[in-house]
Amino acid sequence: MARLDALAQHSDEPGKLTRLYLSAAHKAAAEELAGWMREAGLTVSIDALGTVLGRYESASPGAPALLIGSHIDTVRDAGRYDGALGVIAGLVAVEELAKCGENLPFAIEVVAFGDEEGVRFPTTLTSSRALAGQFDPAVLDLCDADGVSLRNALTAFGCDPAAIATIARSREQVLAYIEVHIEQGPVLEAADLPVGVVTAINGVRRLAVEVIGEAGHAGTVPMRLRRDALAAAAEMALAVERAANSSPDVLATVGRMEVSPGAVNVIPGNVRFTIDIRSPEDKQRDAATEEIVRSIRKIAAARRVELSISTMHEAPATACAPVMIDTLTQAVQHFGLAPHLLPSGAGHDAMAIARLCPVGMLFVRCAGGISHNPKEAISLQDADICVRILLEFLRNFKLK
Ligand code: HGY
Ligand code: MN
Ligand code: MN
Repeated sequence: MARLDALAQHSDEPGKLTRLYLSAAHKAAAEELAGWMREAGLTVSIDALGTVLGRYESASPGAPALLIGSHIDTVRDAGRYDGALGVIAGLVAVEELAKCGENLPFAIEVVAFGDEEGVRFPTTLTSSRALAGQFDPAVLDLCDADGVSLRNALTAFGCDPAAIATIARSREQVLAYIEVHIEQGPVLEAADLPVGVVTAINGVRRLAVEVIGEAGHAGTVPMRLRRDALAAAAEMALAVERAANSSPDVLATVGRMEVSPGAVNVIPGNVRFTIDIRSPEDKQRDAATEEIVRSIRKIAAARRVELSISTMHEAPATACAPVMIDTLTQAVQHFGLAPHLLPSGAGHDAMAIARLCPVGMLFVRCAGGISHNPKEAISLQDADICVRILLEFLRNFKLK
């Protein structure tokens, strides 16, 4: 818990926790984590996309590795457990094995990805996708809000973009991936359980929408002659909500909206906003996307504003591997706990790694189900039991 508090001190925004991909705070957190890994006796490296990896060798050196990890980037004004818990739980479990002088028949790599939230650049899962051999070089030209390209941010961080090709793992090098993560929802707390076993991760699509109207004088342009980009965008945001409300199991969110020129006496000429669409089934998500695009195009036509829509990110619904679910379930039962199986509404790096190897996730109860919020909290007892269950999982893991 003290380490999670220590990592939470590395922030890009004073007074709150915001740690964006390849920022100074990301660098400081990565270096502190690398120090803890070295103290634990792991062989540490930071790859060409900023991922921190700590390797604990098996009884037979060079054996394939079981990856344990999550992300150390955060959303804006974040909680301190989303992502970081999965990395620190992995580190503590390996420290315990090292203390007992216990080597398993496989290596273990504790992995801290840096781009799971996708807040800084209009893409996400960059570093986990690269490890799974799915890196798209086009993302290197994407820019953040200050116009800094991902490529330049990498070199400023101390990475060599030319070395990105060396990140991808072959199927033979990796046995599986397990991620411990806070539930970020109310289910485990309502069931009065400290942990749950994840069955699948909802698919997600993120759209970037630009509404182009006409800026004008707020005092002189008659209402009927306006092409007000914000009034149009506001109606579109309600259409997004309506589409999600009418499609079972679909969630849709307008999380960010930028209005320009943003003066009290100017009719907004341009609005950019984002749409995040999720569902357990990809066909539901596709149908909801079509409905949303159809209705916002209709609003644009009626209001005589132009519209551009692009897909920033997409990840299909991802099933956790039965072998991982079974071994996690047995580990939970080993401690006399009821194994509660549940889907994940939130996205995770496991979605990217599932393209390479079997993945599993262990959810940990969080207070009030609150996340992406500084009120995010877990109990010491739940942190303790999740590491014990992870250790039990490691000692029994074998790819059947
Ligand atoms: O958006 C998500 O689901 C994750 O927290 N990045
Ligand atoms: Mn998150
Ligand atoms: Mn997360």
